[in-house]
Amino acid sequence: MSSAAPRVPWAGGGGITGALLDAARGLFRDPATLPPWLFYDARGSELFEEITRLPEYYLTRAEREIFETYAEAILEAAGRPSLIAELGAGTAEKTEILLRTAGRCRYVPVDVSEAAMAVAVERIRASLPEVDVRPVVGTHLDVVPIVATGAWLLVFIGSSIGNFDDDEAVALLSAMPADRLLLGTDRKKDPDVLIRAYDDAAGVTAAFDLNLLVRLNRELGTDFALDRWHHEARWDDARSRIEMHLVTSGQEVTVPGLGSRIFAPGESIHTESCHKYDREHVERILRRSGFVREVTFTDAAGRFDVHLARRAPPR
Ligand code: AVI
Repeated sequence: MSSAAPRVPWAGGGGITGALLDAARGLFRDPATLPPWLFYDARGSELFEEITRLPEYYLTRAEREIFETYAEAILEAAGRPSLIAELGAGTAEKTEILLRTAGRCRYVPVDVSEAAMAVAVERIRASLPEVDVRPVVGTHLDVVPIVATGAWLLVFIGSSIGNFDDDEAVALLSAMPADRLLLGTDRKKDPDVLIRAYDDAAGVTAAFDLNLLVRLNRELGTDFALDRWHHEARWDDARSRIEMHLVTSGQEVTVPGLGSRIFAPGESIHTESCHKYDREHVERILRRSGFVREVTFTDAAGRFDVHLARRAPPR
C-alpha cells in the first residue's frame, strides 16, 4: 500500500462491474478484504432491513428513540435548515421523523441501493408533500456537486461512520461542504452485547455477510462454495471495533479476470469494520474534519449518540 492520502472507500467510479472487479482485488490482499458497500444489492438491502428489527440489533431502535424524542431540539440546534442531505439514506425511516418536524424543505437522499431509495422516495413524497425530495443514486461523494456550499444540514446517521477508520472518516467528512452535520455514532459497550448485535441468534447477519459471496458468484462469476464459508463477528478492543469476517474451511477461489487464490482452513475475508465511540473519539474526528460538536442527544439507555456539529470558523 502507498502512503498517499487515505482513499474514501465508497468513492466509486467506473460503473458497477468495474467497481465490483476493483473491490474483488481485495481478495488477493493479506488479510483478504471486501468493502461494505458490496452488501447492498437488492437482497442485501432486504436483509439489512431485517437486521434493523432484530432484538439483538439495538442501534436502529436507540437512534429512532432519539429522533422521536428530540426532533424539534435537533432542528432548532441545526438552525432550521431548508436543505437536508443524507449520506447512505437507505429507506430513510428515521430521517422521515426529522422531515415531518421540519415541514417545508428540500431533502437530498444519497444511496447506492436504488431499491431502498425508491421505497424511501415514494413513501416520503406520499406522506410529506411539502418536502421536495431529490434523490441521488450513487456513492457518498456524489452529493457534493448537487448541493451548494453553505447553509445545509448533512445527515450521516445509523453509525455508518463506523465503517471507516479515522483517517477515512476525516477524508469523507472534510469533503462535505455543509455548515451543519448530524452524526449518529454507536457507543463503546460490553463486547458481549456488541458481538450479539453482529451475530444474531436467527442468523440474519450471517446471511447478510454470506450474501456478499452470492453476489460475487452471480455478478463476477466467482466460484465461492457457500458451504465452505461461515460468518464471524469479532471484537477488537484496541481498535474499538467489531469486525465481520467470512471464515473458510478451505477453498481455492477463482475470480475471472483476476486469477485464483487458495484460502487455507481458518483464513478469512474481512468484510466490515464497525467502530464504537466515546465522546473524545467523536470530537477528535470532528475537529480533524473542520467541525465542532455543539450538542449530543442520547437514548434513555445510553447506548447511542446523535451529535449536532457546526463547521468550525476559519482560524
Ligand atoms: C450500516 N452499518 C452502519 C451497519 C453497522 O451496524 O455497522 C451495518 C451492519 N452490519 C452488520 N449489521 C449491521
